[in-house]
Amino acid sequence: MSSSAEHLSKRFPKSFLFGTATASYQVEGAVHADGRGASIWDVFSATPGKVKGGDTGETACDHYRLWEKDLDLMAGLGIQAYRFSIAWPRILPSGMGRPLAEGLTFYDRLIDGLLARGIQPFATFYHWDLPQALEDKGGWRNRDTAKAFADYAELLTLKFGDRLAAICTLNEPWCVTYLSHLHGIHAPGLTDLGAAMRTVHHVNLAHGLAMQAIKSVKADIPAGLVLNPQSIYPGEASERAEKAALRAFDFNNGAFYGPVYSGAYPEELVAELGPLLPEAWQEDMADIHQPGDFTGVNYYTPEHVFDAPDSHWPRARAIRRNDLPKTDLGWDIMPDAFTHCLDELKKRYALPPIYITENGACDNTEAGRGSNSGRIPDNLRLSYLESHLDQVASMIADGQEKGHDIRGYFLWSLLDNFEWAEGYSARFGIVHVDYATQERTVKDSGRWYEALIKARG
Ligand code: IFM
Repeated sequence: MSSSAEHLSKRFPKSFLFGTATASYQVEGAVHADGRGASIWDVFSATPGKVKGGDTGETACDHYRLWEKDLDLMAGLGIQAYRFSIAWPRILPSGMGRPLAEGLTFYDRLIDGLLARGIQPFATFYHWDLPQALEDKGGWRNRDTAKAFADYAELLTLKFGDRLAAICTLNEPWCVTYLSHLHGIHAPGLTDLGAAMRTVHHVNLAHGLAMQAIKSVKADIPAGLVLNPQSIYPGEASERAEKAALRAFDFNNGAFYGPVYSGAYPEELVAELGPLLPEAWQEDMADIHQPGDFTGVNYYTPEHVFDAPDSHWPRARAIRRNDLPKTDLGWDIMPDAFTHCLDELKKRYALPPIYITENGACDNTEAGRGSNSGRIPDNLRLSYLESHLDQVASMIADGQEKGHDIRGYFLWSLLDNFEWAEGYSARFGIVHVDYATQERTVKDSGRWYEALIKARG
């Protein structure tokens, strides 16, 4: 197990960062503590039928209370950087106004605790827990939310900017917009293309305004957006599928990468869906065009796409492929789709340096029996990590011309946690959480990651 880690370890430059990632609502729990306001996920998960098993983030991993233990755990594994998110309703219960001292104190201690252990803090300012008070005013469908986010970003930079290694503005605009307002799977659970396109524009604007606010406070802090680009392939060898794949790229990736990295929406998207964008959207393009110091890439699985003439633009339908191995969430495993994804982005956009801000797999393996007793042999995850880190190492080795300027890798996730609409049924952690006792157990994948990092000396 550890020899593969040591071998892989040697293929990364000395300056490369190996980290782990989590997000506030998925790990913190303590949703009523210290004046925290309600978020859209408190409301959504309390709505029957929205989350598997009726699970909520009420307790999650109790990280709000156990954070020191979790930081010690990370330090023990040799983790060099930690990407966590700040819960907007813990700082501003109604989304704006005066910050709550208790909320600020929690993240102050967390950041100081990381630094004391030699772990670099990467803070994400928005990972989906929008204050419900803002949702009541239209949420991301309302342009004012973009401005509220920029004000909040300015406040966080003033408070924490002196100690953060980097800032990620928002996590995965695709999920904030399409998954939440078109597919209805995430909070607030809408299924409305018009609402989705308004949110696309407002989320892009939120990033642009926040970048400017962050830089006005601290010009030299590395900041950037975290996206989950789809690695899109035609589902069959036909012109129709090829065209559908190009349209799917524009809709799922171009709607975000275009404005942020090139200052423009894809032409066909504007021709087809332009009327659904907010009025005078063109006037915001200069504000949105903020590539930042790095771009965060969250990659998990490929998309194989077919023509779907009867559905709305992009008239494309993705399928899972029968011939590919699957994670325990049924997601296709295809390591070279990771490289394909970055190659396709590079063809179209001048991207800043890259951090892989999330990558990992759902593997629900529990404690082993017999000779494996006491261990959690999560072999699926371990081989997923091995094969995907192998791709990252090759992308770096291929150099600037053919390869990619990747500076670090954040494994999703440090802990098993609340996997949104899947509740606690899907485990992504390299550390197992027993939700009844809050006991943490490092899995085999965690030991493997530890060996990989420690082999660097
Ligand atoms: O758990 C999520 C995370 O919040 C965002 N990126 C994908 C992960 C796995 O689904």
